[in-house]
Amino acid sequence: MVNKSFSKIIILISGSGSNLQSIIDNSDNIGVNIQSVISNKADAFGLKRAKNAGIATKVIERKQFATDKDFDYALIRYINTLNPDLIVLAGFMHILTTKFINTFAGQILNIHPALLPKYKGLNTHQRAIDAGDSKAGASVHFVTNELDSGEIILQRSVPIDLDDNAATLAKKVLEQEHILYLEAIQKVLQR
Ligand code: NHR
Ligand code: GAR
Repeated sequence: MVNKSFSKIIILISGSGSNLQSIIDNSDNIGVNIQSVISNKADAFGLKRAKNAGIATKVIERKQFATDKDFDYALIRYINTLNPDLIVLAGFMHILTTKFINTFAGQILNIHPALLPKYKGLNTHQRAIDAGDSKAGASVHFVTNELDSGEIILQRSVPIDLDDNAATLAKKVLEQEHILYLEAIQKVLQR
C-alpha cells in the first residue's frame, strides 16, 4: 500500500546505481515513494536494480535527440507527468540545462564524491590524493546552474590513507555515500 504521507521522488542515474539501491532498501524508513528511475544510459546496471524492486524505469538517452535542449525537454515532459516532490541525482553524469534546473528549482539534489567546495566536476578522488589531502568524502547539495555549487545539505568524510589510490578511496567514500544520501533526503523532506 502506498502511504499518502510519503514523499514522491524520482531518481536519475547513469551507471551502477548503488546509491539508488540504498534508497530503495530504505525507502519506507525515510518516507519516500520512488515513482520512477530514469537513466540516460540504456545499459546502466541501476535499471536492473529498479526493475528487481518493481519500480518503473525510463531510458532517455542524449543520442536520441539533436540538442541538449531537446534532451532536457524530453526529461522535463516525462518528469512533469509524475509531479515528484524531489528529483534525486545518483551518479547521473550528464550536465543539465538551465531550463531543466529552473523548471525544478529547489527540488533537485545531487550527491558529489568530494568535500565540496573542493573538487567540483570529475576525477575527484585522484585530485584529492594528488593534492596530498588527509581526508576525502562526499557532499549532498541542491543543484543550481553553477556546477556542484548549490547549497550543501550534508557531508561525510573518510581518512585518506598512505596506500589509498583512486579506486580504494572511491570504495570507502561510496560506503559513506549510501548513509549520507538517506540522511540528506530526510533532512530536506523535514524542512
Ligand atoms: N547539472 C547542473 N546544471 N548542475 C549541476 O550541479 C549538476 C548537473 C548535472 C549533474 C552531477 C555532477 C557531479 O556530482 C551533476 C551536477 C557530470 C559532469 C560532467 O562533466 C560534471 C558534474 C556532475 C556530473 N559530465 C560530462 C558532460 O559533458 C560527461 C561525462 C561522462 O559522460 O563521463 O555532461 O559530479
Ligand atoms: C558515486 O560515487 C557518486 O557520488 C558519483 O558517481 C558514483 C555513482 O555510484 N557521482 C558523480 O561522480 C557525479 N558526477 P552509484 O551509481 O553506484 O550510485
